[in-house]
Amino acid sequence: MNTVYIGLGSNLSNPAKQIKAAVVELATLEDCQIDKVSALYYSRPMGPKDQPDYMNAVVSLKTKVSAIKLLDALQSIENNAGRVRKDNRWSARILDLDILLFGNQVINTARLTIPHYGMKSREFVLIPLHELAGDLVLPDGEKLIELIHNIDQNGLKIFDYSLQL
Ligand code: A4P
Ligand code: MG
Repeated sequence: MNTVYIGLGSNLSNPAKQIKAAVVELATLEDCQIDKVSALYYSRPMGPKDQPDYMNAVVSLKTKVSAIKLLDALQSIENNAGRVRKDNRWSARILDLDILLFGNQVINTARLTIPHYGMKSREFVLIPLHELAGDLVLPDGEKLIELIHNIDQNGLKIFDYSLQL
């Protein structure tokens, strides 16, 4: 069994509703069990500013499926939510499900980079993650709490606690 952390983000088509629906979908994934769910956070867009604000959250799962199978399942959930992939980086999206950490694994393949390449510098990932795992240590030995000490919160705030199952 691995403990996996998934970052959820949305800034289109009623983001709070998208994130809530995605948590329900994650709860039904085969051979996966939801462990913890963060609060729902309101965050300012990273990247182009001419896009709506985001809702973000982090969920932990216990699973025995492989990272690549989990990625397939997450991409199906994104596609079923109506996500259309655009070429421009960091653009608005209905639903983004990123694998942040997969146990203590380090993966660098064409389809997967784990830990997630941007997680260390994103307040909307680190702070909800800290809610779930206050004493987390990354595979490279870095402590989550130290990353948080150095991060700009950038207006991040808890929107509500409605995600808890
Ligand atoms: N991929 C590689 N590693 C992973 C991983 N660990 N988890 C590959 C998930 N996917 C991974 O993904 C592109 C490819 O990355 C996948 O096919 C998979 O094989 P994608 O979901 O199509 O692209 P993306 O997530 O849109 O990538 P991009 O544009 O780099 O977006 P980011 O970096 O995820 O940022 N502001 C706020 N406040 N909150 C946000 O959530 N999100 C973004 C998107 C921008 N600004 C934001 C937020
Ligand atoms: Mg993504």
